[in-house]
Amino acid sequence: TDETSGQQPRPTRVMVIGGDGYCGWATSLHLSNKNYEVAIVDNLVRRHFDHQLGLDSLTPISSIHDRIRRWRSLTQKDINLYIGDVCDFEFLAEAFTSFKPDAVVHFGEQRSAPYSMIDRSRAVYTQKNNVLGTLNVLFAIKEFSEDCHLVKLGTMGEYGTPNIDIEEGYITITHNGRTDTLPYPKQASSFYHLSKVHDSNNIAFTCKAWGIRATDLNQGVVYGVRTNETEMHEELYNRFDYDGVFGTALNRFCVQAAVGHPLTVYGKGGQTRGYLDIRDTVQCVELAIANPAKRGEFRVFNQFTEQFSVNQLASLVTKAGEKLGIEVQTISVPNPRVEAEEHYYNAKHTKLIELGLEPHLLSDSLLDSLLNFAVQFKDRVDTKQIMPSVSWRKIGVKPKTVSA
Ligand code: NAD
Ligand code: USQ
Repeated sequence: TDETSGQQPRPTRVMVIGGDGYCGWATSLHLSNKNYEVAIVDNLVRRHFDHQLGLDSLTPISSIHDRIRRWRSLTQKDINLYIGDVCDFEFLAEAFTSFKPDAVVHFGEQRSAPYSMIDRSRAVYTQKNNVLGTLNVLFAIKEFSEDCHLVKLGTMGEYGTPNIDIEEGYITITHNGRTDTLPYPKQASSFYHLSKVHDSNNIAFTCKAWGIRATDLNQGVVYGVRTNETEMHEELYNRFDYDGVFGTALNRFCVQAAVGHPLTVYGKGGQTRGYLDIRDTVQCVELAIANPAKRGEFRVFNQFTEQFSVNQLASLVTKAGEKLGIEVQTISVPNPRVEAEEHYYNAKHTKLIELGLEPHLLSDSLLDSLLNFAVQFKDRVDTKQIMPSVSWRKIGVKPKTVSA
């Protein structure tokens, strides 16, 4: 209660774009639980990709309407819903003017690197959807809520794997006797990861030109499925992707171990990335909202908690399997991607910790419970979807269609 006026302070209003997806759904529930006023904006295109490609989440997921109804019946909290495409400016403008957000969290992009490398049309779709969607969000903020804080999901993959330490967004360079702090060089390695670089440039420019306040969260690979809120009821379960297009490294390995499929290490397996638990994704986003960037500031946080190579992940999952009596094999799959398989990697990630992030590190117990979770749903796994099917080198202009 506000002590001077005796009134409840008005809750911060947060628009979550992409709120029906993996990170977005967990974040929407977490923020709603913390008494933020939440609106989900989503065009449900992700559910459509699953249908098109014949994929499905490991966990059965309810429709967005049933999810929100169940949340209301359990908690008496309302989540507002706007179904539509952020590339459609009229729709986005309507959502902005009716909801009047104080902060916008933007998860609503095509987020799979393999999907963006299927064929020309998917590459073009990915960059159009992501770059133009973000541009529309920037225009909506300028036009309708100038003070609104943009919290944008970027990726650690924007930086690539340079042979020097990775800083948080900016690097101070001395060149020919003069010194400046400049955006850290970007070397992304898929049309998807490149879309995030293009977004970062557009956001940085509008912060300077229009005084937009923005935080770019360069997130690492997310793992896990449960959060305090999604485990309250099966209709609140989050999606869990394990297939070769949308599944990500550690989540895939747990499902592979659960069904007795050898772990698919691409190439030499020295590929090192930053990783984080989905419970930390929701925490980081809340910290960014609670500590907004200043007007005109383009702030960059590296959002991950630990670094692992693919080989390290495979060996951790093998050990966790042994404890559950599952024998886990690993195979080296010819790498479908073009990427360094042995490289230096040391990325800074202190800014979110300084704001108060308390990481859930990948302990044995978490890995055991994730593996158990995968075992629980293993009858739903379509093992044909596990091997990678998209080649960075073979991408062409001919549309790829799925055969039965
Ligand atoms: P997801 O595919 O599960 O969710 C994305 C959601 O955005 C979907 O519900 C989709 O329907 C929606 N969407 C896409 N385009 C839209 C549009 N034009 N208009 C409205 N809605 C749209 O993805 P995710 O794993 O939750 O990732 C969310 C964000 O976090 C992405 O920007 C991704 O790049 C980033 N990220 C994810 C990971 C990870 O490991 N999952 C890691 C780092 C960064
Ligand atoms: N890999 C394997 N075997 C597998 C799957 C992946 O060896 O079965 C390797 C990949 O070759 C890559 C690494 O593991 O070197 C990570 O791959 P990934 O599919 O887990 O993650 P990535 O394609 O980078 O994309 C995911 C999300 C994306 C997000 C990114 C964060 O899909 O939205 O931006 O993680 S980051 O990796 O930090 O850029």
